[in-house]
Amino acid sequence: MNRTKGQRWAVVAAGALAAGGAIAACGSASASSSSTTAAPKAAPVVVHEAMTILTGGMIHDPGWPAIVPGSVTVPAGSTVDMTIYNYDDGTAPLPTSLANYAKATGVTNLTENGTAVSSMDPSAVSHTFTIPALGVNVPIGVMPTATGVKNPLVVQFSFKVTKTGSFEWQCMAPCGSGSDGMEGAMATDNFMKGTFTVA
Ligand SMILES: [Cu+2]
Repeated sequence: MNRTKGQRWAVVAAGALAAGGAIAACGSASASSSSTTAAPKAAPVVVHEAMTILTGGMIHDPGWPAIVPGSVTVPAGSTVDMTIYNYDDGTAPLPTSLANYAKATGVTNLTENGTAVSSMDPSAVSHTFTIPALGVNVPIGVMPTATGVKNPLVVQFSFKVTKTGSFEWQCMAPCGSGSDGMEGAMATDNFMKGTFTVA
């Protein structure tokens, strides 16, 4: 009797383990470490995030480009593999006072349509993805239109988050309205600025 009961429990336990294993397999590669009860909390985590730059015309508000989603949340201590798709074929040249934002900082493995990039001509910048508090700055070139096909420019890079908190991301290229291009979309949440949360 007792032996039968024990065997039944063993089967249930094995089933639970199998289910746990299946769940881990569906998650990110790092999730597999969670199947071990003694897994350390600080296991390295890689998260994949994507943002898309839409022109004002695409979202029916000409002159109001946006990087969406405006809010991104990643786990503390994680490495963020970011992909930004730029559908904007227009430049927003960086003025001399902001020319430093044509240089990538705080990220590794930056590529734009597969080409390694460390900086670009300030006049060639379409937008930037900048998180001042984390030292992250990525200059983003225009969507190529030579072929006539509207494929976005694909911008990829990685960075490790070293702090927790809620930080502002913003575009530093004057792509908004007003005499200096810094108004409108540039000064409005969920257009050219938003929130990057590490929690
Ligand atoms: Cu912009």
